[in-house]
Amino acid sequence: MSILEEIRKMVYSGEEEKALALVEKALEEGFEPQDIMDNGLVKGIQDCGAAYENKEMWIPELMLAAEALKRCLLILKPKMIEAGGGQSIGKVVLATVQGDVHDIGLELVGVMLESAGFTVRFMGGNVPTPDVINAVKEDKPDLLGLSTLLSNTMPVIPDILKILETEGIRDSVKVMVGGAPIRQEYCDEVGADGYAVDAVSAVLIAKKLRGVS
Ligand code: B1M
Repeated sequence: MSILEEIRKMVYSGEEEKALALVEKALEEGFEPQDIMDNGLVKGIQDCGAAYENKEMWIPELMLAAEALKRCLLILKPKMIEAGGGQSIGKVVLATVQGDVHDIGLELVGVMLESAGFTVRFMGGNVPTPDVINAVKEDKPDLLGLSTLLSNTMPVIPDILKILETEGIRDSVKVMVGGAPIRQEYCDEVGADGYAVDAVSAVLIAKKLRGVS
């Protein structure tokens, strides 16, 4: 079994220490951080998603897997950002909306944006709407990235957009949306400025919204 397969398995089974040791080993062996992330960590959590859907895995195990992935990401994150280097091409605030704790995918979006040269404030999951609004007012970001993985928290996105409008700050910030249940049609319908299906396209969309190539 390749080392990336082993990492995938250790994330799946929530074996945090073993996953960490394998990530360190993979780095020593010269694997690219992006490769470790995409083909080890993310594959592992995707396997969890499939197992959860098939009722072969339950929430406590899912939480262990998510924790293992996040600890490994702590090692990879600075290396991926370092690989980006250079001057900031824009300020981004990222939040998963109120009522939804899922923040792994958004954190990956943040890492990719930082590696591409954006300055990122990652607010994490279940961020109260007033905190999102305050972050836009105080940080004055070029871009606000909103994520949700739950169907029942999708309406929070148009709520945030409406508040930005009422507060007279909607035009000061571009809003990018994403997360498993979100589609381009939804983005158009609620009046967001951009939609990205994954972390790689999030960088392309963010650059497009900033007018940089
Ligand atoms: Co939950 N969960 N979960 N969960 N969980 C899902 C999302 C679910 C699809 C599983 C299922 O039933 N099949 C389902 C949602 C169904 C729905 O509403 N449509 C679900 C549910 C129901 C729940 C609970 C309600 C379960 C319960 O308690 N009964 C509960 C919700 C709690 C809450 O939020 N209030 C819950 C809890 C949890 C854990 C805490 C255990 C854990 C989250 C830990 C954490 O994030 N800190 C968890 C996990 C891990 C998952 C699955 C298995 C994996 C999510 C993940 O991290 N994927 C997930 C099943 C699945 O996705 N198949 C599931 C890996 C990640 C890299 O992908 O997040 O899609 P993803 O992000 C991608 C893209 O979507 C995109 O780029 C990312 C990177 O490429 N993207 C953006 C995301 N945000 C973006 C923003 C952008 C642009 C792109 O611009 C701003």
